[in-house]
Amino acid sequence: MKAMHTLALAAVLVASTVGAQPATKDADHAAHHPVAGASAPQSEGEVRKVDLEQGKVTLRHGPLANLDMPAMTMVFTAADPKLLQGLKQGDKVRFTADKKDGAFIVIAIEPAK
Ligand SMILES: [Cu+2]
Repeated sequence: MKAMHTLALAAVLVASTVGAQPATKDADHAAHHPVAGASAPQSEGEVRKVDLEQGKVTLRHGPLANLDMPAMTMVFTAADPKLLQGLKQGDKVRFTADKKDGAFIVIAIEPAK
């Protein structure tokens, strides 16, 4: 069902642009894009600096249990630089951090409401 898939993909693109999306419509999305870091908890932080060109973000964050890290301010590399679009200094965010090849990365980040 190529047409259906294209429609679903378009819906996913729209949903990810908007941000939050209802979980009930997400079955097809999940099937095509397994959620990265589903086991990693979301953490709260505040944006101190965004470097879109380098795909890096400086976050002041609370303790990260999954990374065994105390609260601090540090630089994360974004798993996808697009994650950082629209973020600016001072934004309160919820994010999911992980460690990959010895570097700390952000695999999801969104404004905290
Ligand atoms: Cu840290």
